[in-house]
Order: sequence, then structure tokens, then C-alpha cells
Amino acid sequence: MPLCSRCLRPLLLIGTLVVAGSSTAMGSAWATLSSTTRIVLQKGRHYMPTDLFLHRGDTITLRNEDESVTHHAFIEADRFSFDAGDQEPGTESRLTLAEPGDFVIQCGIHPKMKLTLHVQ
Ligand SMILES: [Cu+2]
Repeated sequence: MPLCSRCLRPLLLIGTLVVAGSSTAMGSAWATLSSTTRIVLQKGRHYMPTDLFLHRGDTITLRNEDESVTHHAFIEADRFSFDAGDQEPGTESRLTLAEPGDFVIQCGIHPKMKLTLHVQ
């Protein structure tokens, strides 16, 4: 029996909610259960993703996935600072977020590279 359009609409709604939940909103809700580690790629002179929603105690791993480009991630904030130093291709550095707030990770080599962390 073919499905009527009225029956399909709720199904489509559910599909949309699941997709949205897997990206940001639910991701940060799940993070309350335990501290999590998120992987951020440095690729094509961009951070991927460019926004991350985290909770205090979460850790991010910055992974340089460019083939021949060095990156240098750092944060200049009021309450703390972070400097990963020069990161060669294929290397990683880690940062655990101990303070709530919004912080921007920049790159000392590529001024346009920015990643905003929203820490609750
Ligand atoms: Cu860079």
C-alpha cells in the first residue's frame, strides 16, 4: 500500500531532527555524561569544523592533515592561553578546556584560520 503524503511528513521531520542532533545540539548534550575528546582537522589552511560546542573538561585533538603545510595553533584569552607550537604535517596536539566561555583558536602562520570553541 502506498504511503500518503500526510503519513510521510512526520517521518521527514524525525529524519531532520536526527541529522541536526548528530552535529551540534545533541553532541553537547551527550558530552555532559562524561568528558569527551573531539578531533579537529587542520586541512587546506582551515580548521574543520570551525565551531565546536564543548563542556568543561572536554579535550580537543588538533590534527594537521595538510601534506606539506605547518600550522601553529594558539589561543589568547583573558583567563588562560594555549600555544601548540609549530605543528608539522601528520602531527597532533591536545588541549583540555578547563574554563567556560567562547575562545578562538587561531593559527600563527595562517591568520584566516579560526576555530571558535563554545565551552559550557
Ligand atoms: Cu595554519
